[in-house]
Amino acid sequence: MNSYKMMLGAAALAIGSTGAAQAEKLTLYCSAQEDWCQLMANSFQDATGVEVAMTRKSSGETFAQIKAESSNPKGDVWWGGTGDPHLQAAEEGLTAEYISPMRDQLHPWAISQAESAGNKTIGIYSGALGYGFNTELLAANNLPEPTSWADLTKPEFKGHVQMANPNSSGTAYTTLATMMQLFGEDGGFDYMKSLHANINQYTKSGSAPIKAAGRGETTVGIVFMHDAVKQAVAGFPITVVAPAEGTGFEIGSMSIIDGARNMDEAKQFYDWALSADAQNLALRVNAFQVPSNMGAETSDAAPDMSAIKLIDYDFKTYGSSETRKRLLKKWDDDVSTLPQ
Ligand code: S7P
Repeated sequence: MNSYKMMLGAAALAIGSTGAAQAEKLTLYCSAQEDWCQLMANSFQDATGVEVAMTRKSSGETFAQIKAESSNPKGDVWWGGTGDPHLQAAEEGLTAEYISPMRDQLHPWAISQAESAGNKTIGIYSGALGYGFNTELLAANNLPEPTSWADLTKPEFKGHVQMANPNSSGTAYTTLATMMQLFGEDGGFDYMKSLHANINQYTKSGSAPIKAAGRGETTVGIVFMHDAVKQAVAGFPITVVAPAEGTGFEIGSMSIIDGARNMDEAKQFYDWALSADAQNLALRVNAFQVPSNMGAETSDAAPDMSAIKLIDYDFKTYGSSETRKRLLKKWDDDVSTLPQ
């Protein structure tokens, strides 16, 4: 019996000794892909009997919602989404400290994420940023195969590139923060301005650009590489690129919302979501991130993180409230307003 099942058994005994259990509830805010969010919610409900009300929103949107609700919190757990806004939420006191008994089953990078935030968040998966392109559209437009970030700013890619808005999307904020770290702040904003000239649409959700590329609505989509792999595995003509200059990555995270109405259920979900069994659910929905539980499986189709030139992403700086607010404002003022 694994340690999570033993804990569930203990919880059931406790309920039995105090009489009939009340209807247990959990309000889950989810920032991963919709199919994965639904599977997590349903599987936890099946495993525990706790009734789950799940809402899916992008990472930046969920952060904004939790902040707006902070005087009267409505959510219990925020599961998934890029780590930067989870770190900002921790810094702003929007999430609660919790040390799970499952922690010793996790990779060091997941625990570091927790420790850097006073244990108010934790890593649940990791994945590298990159992009994907539609091979048929590329050929139809006589475009050369892009291999670098620089290639996406070339004049021939005008109108061919899609990414999300970094205010709503954690993926797009990771893109912005990656450019700052690759090229310096001035160089990074110069890059974002050159890229802006080629962007056909800023979407709300981070994975929307690669879904659009799969459907033939844009040639290139800037996304996490695992989201591009998901489209390729689904049969769309997508080639996945790890940019030559190097790239950033995410530590997808989970946090308990400060003042959660259902704190016991929130902790129960948190412990369950860190188990290998819960993390293996990702494989059922072709979510190709690297799981944080050392005993969970990684698909053979997942991008090989050891073969990708990763930057030493500074989560402390780029997940800080000051830096995130300042970079987003600068992007709003100096990049998004430029003509295309
Ligand atoms: O589950 C896929 C994934 O890319 O979605 C999360 C993402 O932040 C949610 O979308 P937004 O970019 O719109 O916030 C990632 O954490 C995750 O890897």
